[in-house]
Amino acid sequence: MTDLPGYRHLASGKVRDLYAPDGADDLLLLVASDRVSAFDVALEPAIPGKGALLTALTRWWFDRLPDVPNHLAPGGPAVPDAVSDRSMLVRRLSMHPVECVVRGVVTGSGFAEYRETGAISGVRLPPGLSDGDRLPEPIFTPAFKAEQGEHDENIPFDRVVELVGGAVAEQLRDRSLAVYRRAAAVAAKAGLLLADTKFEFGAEPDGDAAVLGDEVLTSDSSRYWDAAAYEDDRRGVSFDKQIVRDWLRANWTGTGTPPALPPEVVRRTADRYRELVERLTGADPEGAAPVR
Ligand code: Q0Z
Repeated sequence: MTDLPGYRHLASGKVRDLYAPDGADDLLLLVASDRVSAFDVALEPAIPGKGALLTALTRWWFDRLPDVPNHLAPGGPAVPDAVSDRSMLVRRLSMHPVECVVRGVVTGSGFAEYRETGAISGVRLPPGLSDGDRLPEPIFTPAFKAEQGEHDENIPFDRVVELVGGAVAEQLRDRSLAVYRRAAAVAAKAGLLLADTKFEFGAEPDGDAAVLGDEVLTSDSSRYWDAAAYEDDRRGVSFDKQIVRDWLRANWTGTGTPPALPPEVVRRTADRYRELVERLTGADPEGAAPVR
């Protein structure tokens, strides 16, 4: 975590840090670090460039979603050079305690819940689905945001209504599904399958009650799969820390301090993050034709 002149540190998650600018109570600085986590533990060493790549991805998606209100601040105090390429100055919202997950594919914890109950977050699904199967329609599978260190708990839509009221609950669902559909279509043009993603929304004081906040459509908040590989064997070749997870599973029992990632794993993971950004936004960071 960096000491930032003109900013006060508020909180840190496993991979991100939150600051408040001095004298601008309505704003926050969201800083993405190069840290990586897997199986709910922070790992060493960092993945060089990860924070900047995920920040670039969030900004790129906000640009492509002009009809969806988001939390980017129109202006504000200067952001220190040390973090300018991996941070966003945002308007302070009152965040809803709901993780807005949309799934186009049944996998991960969603598949585990489906196997046990036949449903995810109360959404009943057809019988006989296998891990990695595409759903006939994307589904909204909200979760209650747990305290740090706890696992989020999938909740039915009725529970979202109790938490935020019926009108806002419908906005969260409808905006989540709309953004997923749009993003999945854009990703498809880049040869990517957006298997699932998670959004967070907040209310603007005296304004829009469902402003898109936090990071969006990054590989930390989403599963991107290579579409061609998926069509071959219906299995995700994931654009996230799959390399880290696979290495840890083979080299760590899961208790105590995890071993340091070897340079080869760090390099391949950094390459994977870079490849996702290049495929989505166009290879040349100076401005090759983006996917439209
Ligand atoms: C985001 C988080 C952390 C980074 C709060 N626009 C907003 N208004 C109010 N609160 C937030 C946002 Cl984005 C907000 N987080 C998550 C925690 C570092 C991001 F420690 N928490």
